[in-house]
Amino acid sequence: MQGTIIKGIAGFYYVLSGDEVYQCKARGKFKNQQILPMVGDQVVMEKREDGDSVIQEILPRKNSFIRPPIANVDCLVVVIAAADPEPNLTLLDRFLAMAEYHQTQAILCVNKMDLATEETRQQLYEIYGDLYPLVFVCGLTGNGLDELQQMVAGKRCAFSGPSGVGKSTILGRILPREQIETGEISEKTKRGKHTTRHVEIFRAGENTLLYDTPGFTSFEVLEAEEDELSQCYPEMLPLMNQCRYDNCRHLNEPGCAVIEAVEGGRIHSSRYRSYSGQLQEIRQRPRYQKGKKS
Ligand SMILES: Nc1nc2c(ncn2[C@@H]2O[C@H](COP(=O)(O)OP(=O)(O)OP(=O)(O)O)[C@@H](O)[C@H]2O)c(=O)[nH]1
Ligand SMILES: [Mg+2]
Ligand SMILES: [Zn+2]
Repeated sequence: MQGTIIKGIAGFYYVLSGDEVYQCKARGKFKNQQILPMVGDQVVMEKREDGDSVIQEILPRKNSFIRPPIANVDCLVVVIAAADPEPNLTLLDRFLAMAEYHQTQAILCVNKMDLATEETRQQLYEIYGDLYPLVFVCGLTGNGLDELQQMVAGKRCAFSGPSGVGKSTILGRILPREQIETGEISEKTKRGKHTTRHVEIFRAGENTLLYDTPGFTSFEVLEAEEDELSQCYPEMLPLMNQCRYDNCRHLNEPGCAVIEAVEGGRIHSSRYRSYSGQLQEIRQRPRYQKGKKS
């Protein structure tokens, strides 16, 4: 039998196969080989009538992410809030770069439009409108969710983004009623806040799987190497052969086509700031420090 891991908690994996969900254990050999089954994995399992079923094999992954830990994603829906919390463009650009690094399509979803000023909408549209599919929604009123639903239909889409931006709220509204009971999708903390603790996949129609993921506020350094980072910023790609130096990192080199594009307003300065910040961070890694003279 084949199925998809939709949740993993405390050593158990929940595998969706057909219309059924099976509680499974992983075979011991995975632990020995240090292979960790991930939510989103396609697996071969053996159904046991008495007790837990067993995951026998993990099929090759199309892709996998470390944070959030998910596999086999067609599309990353990066959710931010127009306000509460305020958009953090540095963090947003990191999510988008991560999608690019994994060659995964990204959709930018701006939630809490009931709290947005026209200025915020304009600004986000200006920076991202040409770069990514962009949808403005409101998880409270449901505005814009039809459009979002069309964008995710027929795909495996992971909703990711900072904590508190409304990922679970949006999912709660677009999933079929039987898939989700209010409050089930996230745990209530002592302070009455619902916070997603585990990645979980929900089914929204025949071929549509939506992943809810825990939010986070900081970000680990992208696994990308120094010379790979510009490929994670799609607006820089067409300029790659136009810099004077082949190994140009687009920071302060003479004859840099990227810097010219920033100065000419063809690349948005906030995107460029994210790029250069991220590059500096990659350079802080021990590997890049070793060869340097002090
Ligand atoms: N004003 C407003 N509040 C919203 C909207 N959508 C969600 N919220 C509220 O924002 C808070 C956080 O929503 P969640 O859906 O839990 O956010 P999340 O992104 O899943 O958060 P984590 O699970 O911690 O990553 C809740 O109090 C929601 O009621 C919206 O469109 N407008
Ligand atoms: Mg959540
Ligand atoms: Zn350059």
